[in-house]
Amino acid sequence: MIDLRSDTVTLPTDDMRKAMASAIVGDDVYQEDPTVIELEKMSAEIMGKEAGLFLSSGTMGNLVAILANCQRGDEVIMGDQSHTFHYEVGGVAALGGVMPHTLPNQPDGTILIDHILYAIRGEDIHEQTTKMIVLENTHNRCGGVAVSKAYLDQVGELARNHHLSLHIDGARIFNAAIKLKVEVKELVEKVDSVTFCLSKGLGAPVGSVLCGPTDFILRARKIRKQLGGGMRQAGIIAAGGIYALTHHIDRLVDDHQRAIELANGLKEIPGIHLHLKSPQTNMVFLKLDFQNQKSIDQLHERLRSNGILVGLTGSSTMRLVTHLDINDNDIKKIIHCFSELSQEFLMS
Ligand code: TLP
Repeated sequence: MIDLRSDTVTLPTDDMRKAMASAIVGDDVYQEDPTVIELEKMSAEIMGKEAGLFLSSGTMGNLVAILANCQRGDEVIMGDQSHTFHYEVGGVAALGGVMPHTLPNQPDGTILIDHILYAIRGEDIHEQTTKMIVLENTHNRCGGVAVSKAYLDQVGELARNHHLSLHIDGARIFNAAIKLKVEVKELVEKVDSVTFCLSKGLGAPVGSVLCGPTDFILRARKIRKQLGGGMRQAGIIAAGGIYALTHHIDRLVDDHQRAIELANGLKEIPGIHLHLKSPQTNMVFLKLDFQNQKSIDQLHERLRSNGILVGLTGSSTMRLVTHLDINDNDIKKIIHCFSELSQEFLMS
């Protein structure tokens, strides 16, 4: 199968598996797993933050970051297209009693500064307290767009001036840094905390790391335990993360290049339009004009029977994500298959 549903589907390489199999481990709840400690230290260094915390997923990283900053009834400003709002099962509300205050995401993944300023609540006795701002980089639902350092710096400054914490859902922060041609630690210089995922384009099987100030990570560690996320001999999986950070960051540029080639090929096919200014990084969003009586579900099924899996994002839109397990030949096959099926499914 050529699986374009997400970069989460990547499989560990043979060398990564070897590194995992030979990892030295201990009990990480006692903070005695040398491999986890090494991953957390390495991650913090890469992000230019004081400390790191290894977690099972990006969702848990964002949740723990928010719970470490907020009390029940507090408010978090986030984009209305953010992953934290759409795809994290309402965890902050369900488990923390925290209110998301959503503001419109612009097509470039940002939130207007004026909107943020207007949303920050004052001392009025009727109002809940604003504690935090969460931004996303790259921004998934805005097309995998990389949000600039200038913007992150500006919001970081604003957050500081209002005694708020700025957290970045950086599930794909390395894709952003590569696209923007900036060191990742520069990109997140003015933010308080960042979660990044090892199990997306970086190709590790499990895990994310939350980085930030030491006292914040101390609180986050306790909350992770409270959520049942304390892991024991987690060095086995942390070793996959160390391998990924050592070997798989620079190659993300290949995924971006393949996304360009894929988009260039597909846009020539009648009935296919590039959507959300694709490709921004490793995601190609398509908008399709279907012939009468034909539906995206039927096309989806036919692609599947031809060995191609895609992600559906609406009744006429789909997302194709390039990653470690997609090669140049796959790109040719995908374009060829779409071209063949277009005559049957799409308007010419
Ligand atoms: N995103 C997944 C799905 O959940 C939609 C994907 O296939 O793109 N932040 C962002 C920006 C993400 O895209 C994701 C995963 C997460 C957080 C959550 O990471 P995990 O899956 O590790 O909980």
